[in-house]
Amino acid sequence: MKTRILISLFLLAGSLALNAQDPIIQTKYTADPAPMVYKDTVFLYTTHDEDDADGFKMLDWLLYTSTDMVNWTDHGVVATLKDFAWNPRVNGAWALEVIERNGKFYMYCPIHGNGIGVLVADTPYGPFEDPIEKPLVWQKEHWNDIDPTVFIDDDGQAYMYWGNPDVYYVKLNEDMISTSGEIVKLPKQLHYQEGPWCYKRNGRYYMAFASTCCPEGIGYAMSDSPIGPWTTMGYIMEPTHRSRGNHPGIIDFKGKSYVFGLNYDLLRIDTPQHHERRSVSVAEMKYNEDGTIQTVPYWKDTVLEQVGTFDPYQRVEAETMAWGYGLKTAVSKKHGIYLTNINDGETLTLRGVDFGKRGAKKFTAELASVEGGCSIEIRLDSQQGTVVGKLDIPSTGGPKEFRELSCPVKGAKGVHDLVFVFRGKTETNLMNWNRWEFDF
Ligand code: FUB
Repeated sequence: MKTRILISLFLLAGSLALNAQDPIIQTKYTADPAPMVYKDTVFLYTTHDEDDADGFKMLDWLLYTSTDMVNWTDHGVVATLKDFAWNPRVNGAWALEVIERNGKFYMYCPIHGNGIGVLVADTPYGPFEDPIEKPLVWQKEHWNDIDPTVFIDDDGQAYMYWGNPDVYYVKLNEDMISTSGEIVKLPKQLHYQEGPWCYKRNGRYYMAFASTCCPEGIGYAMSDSPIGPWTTMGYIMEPTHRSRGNHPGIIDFKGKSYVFGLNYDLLRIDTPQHHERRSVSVAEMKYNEDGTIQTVPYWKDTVLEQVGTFDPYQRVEAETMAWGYGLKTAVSKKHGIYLTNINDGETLTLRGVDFGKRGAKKFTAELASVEGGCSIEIRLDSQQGTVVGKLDIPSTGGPKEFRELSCPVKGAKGVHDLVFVFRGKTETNLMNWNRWEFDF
């Protein structure tokens, strides 16, 4: 009974949260968003607060992707502290940034107290490797070398900025893995705390940052030059006691601008107690004609609109979702990332799924279940919406004995939110789910 009440609360949290979609990732605690647009996809790199973190417990860096800003696919861990052989620390995988240059992807990773390292990969998914086997920068006299941000100016010169409570910068050589000239410490920046995010847009230079702690908002400064002087312009998001930390990542994607940041709203569903278990959110952001930025309300007071629709007639990884509170992802060598911790009454929602005029006739999923006797209801628009199909799942013989199962689908036409509702007699760990697709 207690479990059923809890599940109802989860479902309520899910439906309430979907308008703001705050946070955008619910299966793990994520922080320090570093979005990168590459081709038609947003690659969202994040740090990772462990589920049992009290203070900062951060061991690795994660990747999520989306082509519509609302449905996100989990690609798991893309780098860990162990990728830096010179690093003695087992904690301290702090705020990263990834940038592409000449077809290579450079990941700048601070290791708290041990400088900033760089990894490189041939694809945005990795594998990322350490090409220099030492820190790229490390000012050993303090622990201020955190939160790197890198951008390449129109003349090809790359700059890396970082630091708390001061901003430092250094030029990078074209190889992106070595520095050129001295490290420069910028004059004190009004409201600046940490987490700089530097970029150039329409000829203007921007430095967004986490504003003076605590609570942190997202402030920003502008300049006519990459080396300043920088003028603090105001807040992209005002500090609010609804959160504590923040940390910006800013992109333009498919004609809109977005600010990513962080909050404790996922943790708050579970407990009012403070732990460093943060979550990434995103909101649309607008520029004025003079290049200044309009203030964005707190994440929960924004509505995240989908850019385009989601195609259900492709092979979809089950770890793709707009909302899936209570679900978890796991990884196996053979099957890659899959969805797990699936309990009776929980839901997985994808937004804006386009079934087309003809509609879907069949649903196929690759699943594993120890006990069997469970099912997935396929509903439209909400967890109480029309049932268009039901997939019954027998025992497949083991938690990783994945099998392809299908069921007929009727009445799924046009564009709808798609809600999978999990049902089972045993209440917990009903199944593991690898992928799915519809056919017409
Ligand atoms: O996530 C660890 C640290 O907390 C980051 O490096 C800071 O920006 C703050 O978000």
